Amino acid sequence: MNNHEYYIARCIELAKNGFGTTYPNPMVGSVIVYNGQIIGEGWHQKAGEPHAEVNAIRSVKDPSLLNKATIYVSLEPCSHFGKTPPCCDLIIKNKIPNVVIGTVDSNIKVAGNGIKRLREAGANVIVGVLEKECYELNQRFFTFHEKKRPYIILKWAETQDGFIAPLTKKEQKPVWITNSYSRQLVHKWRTEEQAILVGTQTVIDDNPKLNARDWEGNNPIRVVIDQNNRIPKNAHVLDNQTKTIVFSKNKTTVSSENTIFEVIDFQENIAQQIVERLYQHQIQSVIIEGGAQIIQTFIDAALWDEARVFIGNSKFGTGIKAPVLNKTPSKKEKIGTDELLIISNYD
Ligand code: AOF
Ligand code: ZN
Repeated sequence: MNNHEYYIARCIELAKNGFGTTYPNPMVGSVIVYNGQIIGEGWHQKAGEPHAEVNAIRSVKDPSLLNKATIYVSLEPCSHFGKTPPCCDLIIKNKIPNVVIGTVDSNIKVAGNGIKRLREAGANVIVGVLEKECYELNQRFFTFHEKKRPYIILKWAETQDGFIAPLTKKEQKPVWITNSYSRQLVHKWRTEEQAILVGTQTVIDDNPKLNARDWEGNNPIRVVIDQNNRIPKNAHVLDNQTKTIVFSKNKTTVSSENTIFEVIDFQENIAQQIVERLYQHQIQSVIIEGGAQIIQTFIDAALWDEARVFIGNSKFGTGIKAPVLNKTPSKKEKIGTDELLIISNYD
């Protein structure tokens, strides 16, 4: 690791302090270095509040060093007036001569403009240090801005013999394939994403609450695909406890503050329409939890970024077949008796 990488790695570490609080903004960290010493550090804490560079510059005790220093930022400094003024203007005003940037900001309002402005003002700008790591730090933000859709995670659990559910169920309760540790992990994941999506069959079969109960954090927005208006009126997803969006073929129910009903065309590519609507709702990430048919619809439309597949240790003998993803997992983990496969769509 060279010096530039070392300081950008520190920026990434600082940026992560903003985990969970920066939305819709990305996590960003910044350090200021003079003569081989870090003289200032900062990160973006919350949307509407100062950006990482502002906090780093403010933390410098001797501002007279700024015109000889290097500022490192994990993301291109912004060039626009958003909720806060442009960071590149602040860097220029403070006459910081060297700027090292992790990765370009793909937000259309910035997109290379920050780098251009800094260079025009005479700064020495280096771009693309630990670029992959800086990109991965804000994968959801970048996917949202570049692909005009949320980052999509598929999650399912299957038995040793490849079934996701039994063929018929006696009770409206989930049949557990995984152990309690895996189930808790899923609740943690729910707090990390902005939305959770299922089909009506899952609502009818399991009556899930789709909130995060076993882990402290935010509840995701619930999204249900209900082609034929089959959701039972007393389903947990319609309890108004958290925001819910229901997509169906025609509108039979009036939306309320927390439960929004929207119509889509089921003759067309459903997955594409759904992700476009989620984009309009400013949703940067979604975890799709089933059932098999809905997940397969997103796989077939090539609309997924990551899959997280649990393999439990039981066998059903018969049942509903798990979705098919012909890709080698990039990571395998043991969670007690379960196995967790992480499959990336990009490896
Ligand atoms: C930076 N440093 O720390 C962050 C940046 O509404 P605003 O003013 O907060 O601007 C938000 C946009 O600024 C956000 O979408 C992203 O493009 C960029 N975020 N930029 O220079 C930061 N958080
Ligand atoms: Zn900024």
